[in-house]
Amino acid sequence: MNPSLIIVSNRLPVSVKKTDGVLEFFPSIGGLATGLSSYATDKRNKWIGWPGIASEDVTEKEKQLIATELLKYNCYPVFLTHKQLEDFYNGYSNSILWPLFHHTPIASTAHKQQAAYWKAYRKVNAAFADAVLALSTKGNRIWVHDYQLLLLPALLRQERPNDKIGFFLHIPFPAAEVFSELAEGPALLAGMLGADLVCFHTNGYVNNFLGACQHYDIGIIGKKEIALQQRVVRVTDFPMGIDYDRWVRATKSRAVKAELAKWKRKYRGQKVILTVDRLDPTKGLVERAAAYKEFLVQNPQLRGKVVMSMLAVPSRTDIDEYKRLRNRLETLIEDVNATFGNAYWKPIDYMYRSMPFEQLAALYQRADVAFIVPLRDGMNLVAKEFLAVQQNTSGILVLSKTAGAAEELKDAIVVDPTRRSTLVRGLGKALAMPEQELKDRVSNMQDLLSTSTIHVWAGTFVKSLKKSGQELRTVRVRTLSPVHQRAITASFRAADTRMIFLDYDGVLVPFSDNPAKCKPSKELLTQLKKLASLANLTIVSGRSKADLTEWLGDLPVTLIAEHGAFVRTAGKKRWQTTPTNLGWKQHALRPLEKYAALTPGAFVEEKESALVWHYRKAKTYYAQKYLVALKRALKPIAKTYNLSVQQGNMILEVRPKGIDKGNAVLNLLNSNSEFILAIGDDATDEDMFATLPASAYTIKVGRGRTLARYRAKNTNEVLALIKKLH
Ligand code: ADQ
Repeated sequence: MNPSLIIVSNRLPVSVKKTDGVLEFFPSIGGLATGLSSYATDKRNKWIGWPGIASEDVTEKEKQLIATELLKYNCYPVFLTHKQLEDFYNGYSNSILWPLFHHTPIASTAHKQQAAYWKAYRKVNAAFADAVLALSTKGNRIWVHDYQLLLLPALLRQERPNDKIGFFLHIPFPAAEVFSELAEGPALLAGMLGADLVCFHTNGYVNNFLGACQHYDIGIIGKKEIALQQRVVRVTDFPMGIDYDRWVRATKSRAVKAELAKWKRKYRGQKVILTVDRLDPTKGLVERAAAYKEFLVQNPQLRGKVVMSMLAVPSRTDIDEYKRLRNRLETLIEDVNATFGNAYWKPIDYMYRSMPFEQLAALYQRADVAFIVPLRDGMNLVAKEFLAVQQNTSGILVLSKTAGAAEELKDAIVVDPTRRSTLVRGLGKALAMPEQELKDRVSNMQDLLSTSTIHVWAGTFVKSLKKSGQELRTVRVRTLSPVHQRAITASFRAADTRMIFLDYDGVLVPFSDNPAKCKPSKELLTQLKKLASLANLTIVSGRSKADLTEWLGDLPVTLIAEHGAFVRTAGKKRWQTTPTNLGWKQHALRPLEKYAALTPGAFVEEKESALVWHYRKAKTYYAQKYLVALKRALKPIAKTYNLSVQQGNMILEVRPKGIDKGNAVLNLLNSNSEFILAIGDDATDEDMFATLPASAYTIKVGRGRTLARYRAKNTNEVLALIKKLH
């Protein structure tokens, strides 16, 4: 049986409003509900989101009533106050993220409020996390939607390390240089990376996202994945489709035919240029009206023979910028109608309202040209819906190159929405296109739309989410099996010369919150002594000379302290060192201390040759957030002083380049060794694995990416192997 799917989006597919004291329930606009309908109707699944009404506008009893009614649709409400809606929804989501992600400027009034908006955004994301955690159980699959909930995946990950969490962004992901303008950028990325699967409409957005992670130096970036310390996040494109059959069926329905007849009467004898959008700055409606005006100037012979049918859906009407935009658009439309129109002809037929499905489908059918030229758009479903209904009609699509849909709809007349001349030319080309060319182009695009439907989109996402866990498991399963252990033991016994390199923390002793509390047990000392009598044994550690001398100083083993800064050869008492200039330390210490102070639970350890930022005891959210900021602050210092900044197990270590376990091991390697074994657990040990010959037995303890050949679960398995060797 499939585990339950928890869908989380800002709006529920069912909305509530209160008219004259009576609650009304109605479907929310948008394709998401249709796409996910087969999941949403399954009783085991849940959809969590805001029901469309503010807390203050309903009584406690009404809230319960709403919850009970929504339960029929498997929906669960998260109630938000007016203030939260103002700051989280209108504020951070729609006045900061929405414009920036669409590469349009953020209004200065919004900028001034950004700190307060951000606070609300974090709080509401946390409230959503509480709701999801309360309503789901471990092992559920969770699918989070869109820019209002960018922090949610990481908040859920903290509590549910093993759940499969997916994220889909419905709007564009901006270019890295635009994204980095956002002060909260690193925290937002960390939030999204809480998911196992992060998806966008297009490959372009995938690359932008990877670029942003690279900009902030987050994880190891692969082609379509980001390897974090403990997990791999898959980043991929899933272009959203439409319910193609529903639109095709509509063209045959009696209701749509009746509506079509009405549109035909209304626009008799005219070529119809259609625009359908929410009234939003990113949709470029003013630019479209202006281009159409220019088109009428350049084509006087078409006056009276064309009409722009402009359907604008009211949207975010309480945001000032949206109010101003409406004014500008309506003023321009009046101007065009007054300049060119007459008693018999209105050049722009402007409708500011939402429209029932049948009427909209018929309008799409009646249109000769769909003029869909948003300035930037995540996907744009209108373009796809318009094409789907061209069954016995012959409409053609003019589409912005900056709409996500342009990556798929290559047979549209593709234009640049920022250049009026190309918009005007696009309109001319569309109206003059020969019938056969037009039909061929539309038919090609319909082939694609009929196979890449919204159901395929949702199904593929859910399947990939399931698989993303499996992929992780295959990374994890290179376990050190009894067969491997026997092979290692046999090889050890057969060899005359043997070298063994062991990391200390996480390999020989488990981690502790206090780095000083990791003393070796008597049993461990005995085992190491026995092993040292059979092999050339080296302990390769990041710890200080003092710790290693105190704990392991009496053993006949070689000790490497501070990742190779100091070496004490077996049987000797003196430590050898490579002299380095330590002037860099005071510069690196400043940001390390600053971010340790900001991150509750984090602290700085000062070693002789290195500085270490420990965050094992810190809250993951803050640690992730400030770790990114800290890495960024350290970058220029590392460059100036030729330092390496390396992430280990819940630590970030800064030390001069060249001092690493790889070089340390290289200096000790004896080319005659017939048997080499190295065991480590964190990123610093990867240098050691990379240096050793392919014949060496290399073992990584714990999860995470590795160059090692085998993986052991924990220190117990390491000790068991050591025992088998002697
Ligand atoms: P939107 O910005 O809302 O969605 P879009 O993809 O065009 O943009 O979807 C609009 C939907 O509203 C369409 O399904 C359309 O049929 C419907 N609609 C438009 N005008 C209407 C009207 N007057 N009355 C009733 N319904 C109307 C965001 C992103 C998009 C992305 C979608 C889905 O901004 O880029 O394509 O999510 O991921």
